[in-house]
Amino acid sequence: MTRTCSLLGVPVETGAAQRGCTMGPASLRTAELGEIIAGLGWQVSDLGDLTVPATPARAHDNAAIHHLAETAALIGALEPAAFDAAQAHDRAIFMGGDHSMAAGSIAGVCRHAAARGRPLFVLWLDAHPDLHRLSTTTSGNLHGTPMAYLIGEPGFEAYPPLAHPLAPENICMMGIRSVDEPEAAHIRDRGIEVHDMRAIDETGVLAPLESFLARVRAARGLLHLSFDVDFLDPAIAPGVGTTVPGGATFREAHLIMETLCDSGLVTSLDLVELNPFLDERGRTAKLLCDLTASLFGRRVLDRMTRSF
Ligand code: HAR
Ligand code: MN
Ligand code: MN
Ligand code: MN
Repeated sequence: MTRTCSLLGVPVETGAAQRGCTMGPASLRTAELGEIIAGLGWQVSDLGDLTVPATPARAHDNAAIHHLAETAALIGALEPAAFDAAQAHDRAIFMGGDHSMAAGSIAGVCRHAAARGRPLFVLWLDAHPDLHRLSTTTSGNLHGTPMAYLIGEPGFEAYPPLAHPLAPENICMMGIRSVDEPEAAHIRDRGIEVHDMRAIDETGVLAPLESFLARVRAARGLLHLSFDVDFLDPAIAPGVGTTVPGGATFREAHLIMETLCDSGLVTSLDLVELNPFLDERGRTAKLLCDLTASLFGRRVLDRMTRSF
């Protein structure tokens, strides 16, 4: 039976310091994300873009936490849309948008998993853990906070109440290389599995990924992938506002996507932080499409056959 996949655009940039992420969904569509997935044998439904409350002129935003009301409104709109998309399709893609949107997409997918009686696991590929509370962020940029909201940290009264918090032990972070001290304290206190770039340099991506996937499988979990463009090395993915040197290589990223594909465990994903205003001739958007293609079954050779 043909598997179904939905695309939902979430053109939000109020969580980021730099503007441009509202163009992310359009750039992914221009790079033919939907057509590529359809070409791999999936039935694709593009649900269009979530209606996002208008962003007021940012020049007048002097608040300690930037654009809290607008971002909270977006999250409130995205949670039910993400729930519906996950309920109706075998796999749901949420095209960002900055990473603040994960507070809505993952909350909706958590509720979907709970409705199915299954635990939700999250693979978080990012240079950053995005674990700030509103009381600890010094930048005031909400894309640095969604994980703290999702695991039920206090202080998010402005956000929608969280029906199903994410269990910290069901999270695996890879590629982390920019962590603020309050985030490091959370990682320790809540026991979150983090493979920073040093660990990846030492062990590679495959061993930690396989052991996480074994945990997901044993728990009969659903797996959400949250893919922040800055996980990748800026040399191959320049189209992002928060570049951090020393990121994942082309080969590491593809190996992760191919291994996830083989596992059959991924039921939803975020593609976030793509900033087309900073991209070079669409190369970051095209790379995201290629990586997504690997997740959806594109392979160079069928591994069961020999080419000689
Ligand atoms: N930790 C820093 C802050 O809170 C940087 C956060 C950057 N976040 C993203 N998403 N780009 O991962 O400001
Ligand atoms: Mn601002
Ligand atoms: Mn992020
Ligand atoms: Mn990041």
